[in-house]
Amino acid sequence: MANYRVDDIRSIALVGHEVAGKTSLADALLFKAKAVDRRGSVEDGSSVSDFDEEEKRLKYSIDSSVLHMDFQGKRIYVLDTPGKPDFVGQALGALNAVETAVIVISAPAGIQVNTRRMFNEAGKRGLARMVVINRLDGDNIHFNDLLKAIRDTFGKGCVLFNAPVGVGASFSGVVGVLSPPATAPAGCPVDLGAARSQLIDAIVESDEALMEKYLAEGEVSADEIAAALPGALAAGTVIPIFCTSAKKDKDIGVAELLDAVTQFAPSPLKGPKRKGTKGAGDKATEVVLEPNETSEFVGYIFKTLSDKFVGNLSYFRVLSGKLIGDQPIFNQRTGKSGRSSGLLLIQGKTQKAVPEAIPGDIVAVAKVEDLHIGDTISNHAGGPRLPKPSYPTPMFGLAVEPKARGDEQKISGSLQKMSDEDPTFKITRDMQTKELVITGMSQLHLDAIQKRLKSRFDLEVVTKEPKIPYRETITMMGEADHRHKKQSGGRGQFGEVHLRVYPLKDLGISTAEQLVEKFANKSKFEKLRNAHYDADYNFAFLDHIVGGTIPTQFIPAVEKGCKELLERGALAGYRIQDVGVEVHFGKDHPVDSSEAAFKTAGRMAFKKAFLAARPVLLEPIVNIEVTVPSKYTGAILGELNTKRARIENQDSLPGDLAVIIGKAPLAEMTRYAAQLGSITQGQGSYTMEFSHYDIVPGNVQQQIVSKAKLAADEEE
Ligand SMILES: Nc1nc2c(ncn2[C@@H]2O[C@H](COP(=O)(O)OP(=O)(O)OP(=O)(O)O)[C@@H](O)[C@H]2O)c(=O)[nH]1
Ligand SMILES: [Mg+2]
Repeated sequence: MANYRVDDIRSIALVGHEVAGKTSLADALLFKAKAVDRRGSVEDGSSVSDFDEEEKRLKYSIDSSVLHMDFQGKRIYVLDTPGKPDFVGQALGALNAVETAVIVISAPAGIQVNTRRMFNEAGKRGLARMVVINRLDGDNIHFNDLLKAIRDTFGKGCVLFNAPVGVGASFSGVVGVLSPPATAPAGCPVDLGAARSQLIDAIVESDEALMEKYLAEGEVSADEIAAALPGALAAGTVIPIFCTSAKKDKDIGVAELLDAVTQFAPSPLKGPKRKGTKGAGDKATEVVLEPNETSEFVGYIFKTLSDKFVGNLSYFRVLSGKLIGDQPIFNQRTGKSGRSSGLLLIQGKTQKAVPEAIPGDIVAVAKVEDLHIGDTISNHAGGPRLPKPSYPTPMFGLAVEPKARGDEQKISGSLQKMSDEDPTFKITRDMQTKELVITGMSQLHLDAIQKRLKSRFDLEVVTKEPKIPYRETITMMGEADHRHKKQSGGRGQFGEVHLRVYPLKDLGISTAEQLVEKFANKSKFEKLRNAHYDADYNFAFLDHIVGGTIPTQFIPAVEKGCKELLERGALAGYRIQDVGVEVHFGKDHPVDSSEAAFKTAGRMAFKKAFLAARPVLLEPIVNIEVTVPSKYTGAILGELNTKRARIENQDSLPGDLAVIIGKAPLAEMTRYAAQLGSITQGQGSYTMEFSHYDIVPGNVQQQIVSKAKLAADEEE
């Protein structure tokens, strides 16, 4: 039996921009809480958190890692996450498993791209938030400017909880704001009295009774404040700021941070309640998952890892009820049940068996098949299911082929395993070129994947130039027909299809409901017999045959033929979307007609009609956010102009930084990391995330189409 209760559990995710010191803080907290005997460190590869060979070699985090410590009767889970935007998938997964996000900021570098992003992602999930200003022993720190920047950027709820004594080389300690000493210690850059009022104002604001007392008596006690803090954090009205240095042998402010997490971070009882759905369709009901041990067991898979030694590891957070080690694990997505070899408590790369898990616990099971990130598990069928988590759409694609002959099978299997672990990494087969394509957040992301393929599966691939996932669609109605007729010894082939195509997007259709309401109905197509909708392609197939000109048994074949073209493309070999097909006439032959004949006729007629409907290529447009020292703004804007980018906003940030926000075609951004690095001597950072598809300009389209040179579409 666990020697702690649900209310004793704290779970925090260390998030923020790269090199802010998250992993170092994690190692420092473990050591401070005596969860480890030795203080791990990124520099010498002894970090408990960055335990992967690649992480040790590169000295930065690639995966999120799960750590735990017991301190002052509390069980604290710490999820350390990568700060590089390339590995954002891991950070988002960790945020789905905790109550509190600790946003770590490097004092010299200030607020960076991923600082803002993670702060917002935590806010979206209703998590409590804490801010840690780390690296206060660094150079060029303008503490009060940074403090102002944090409050300007993240709101007045951000209030100092402790202040530094000295900054830079003279950073020697922290002083509490709640009960400050009568005189501020030398070298403290903050007006502690003013900071204390800001803190109290923010706290009483979240607690009516306390507000009344404060207004009436002008004062509240430190105990009353301490009692109100967890609620204020959980409500998001107070975001305490802590000061630290996680430089090994310094570890200043780490003990104070550990104390604050222990005392004030909300437990699962105070954190955001997760909601699930029970039943399906119109019988579906929403269920709030109560974090108490007596409810039915519900767990949420937030991370998976295929470990060399223990095989599949599935990490989950218990949301309600209790799980005993040998109980069956039922997956609500697959409807299948599995049995694990017991529950595992994780400490970086090591696992320890534990008998049970209660709400708030973050544990893992090994070797339970087919557990994916986002799955809801319970003890039995019919339990609540949590919504699928959302992840950014990976956009950066490379065609790959095995370096060594005969590795094809092994490669796609291993890549699939890695895709299961990382929702921002996908593998697909290009219908046109038949190539295997891996898609991730960036070149760096795919480099890390390839290194893993080698280190974990001893497989190597050769990559080709980035593949931009263009799309094809039409901009007006078109119609065509095709007769497929073949006479070759014995039974011939005959099928004739007449159809029209419609630009669904221009008709305002992108859902099944809109399709029926605005298009696939009898007022539009009087003799409409049937309509099928495929959301993946926003594609509609309407059977508007009158008088059986195409025998009903061949209609599915016509539809199949049309759908084949969706993947093959007609203009340049890219996926087709936003098109409606109306089959309205045809001819058959009593002997020679067959499904195969009508499939071909359908595909060819669709292709002809598509090419007659002023087809266009669509290109993926990405949101970009570029943060650079202000002196490079002009150069960055100039560079982006050559990339058909549209600048939406430009802002100056404290620390003499500028942020440029806009949209740009992905095709122009595939090598941006290197270009930004050379313009800003490595001082710039950026994120790029899929925004929408837009029509490719004519001249660019021509180049792509001529380069594609589609192989002639043979009639089978
Ligand atoms: N001087 C100083 N160095 C620090 C401090 N915190 C971390 N470092 C060093 O900064 C480097 C990066 O630290 P990490 O802990 O790996 O940073 P991170 O935030 O985990 O970085 P990512 O994993 O890439 O997101 C390491 O060399 C650390 O030793 C600090 O407070 N002061
Ligand atoms: Mg790290």
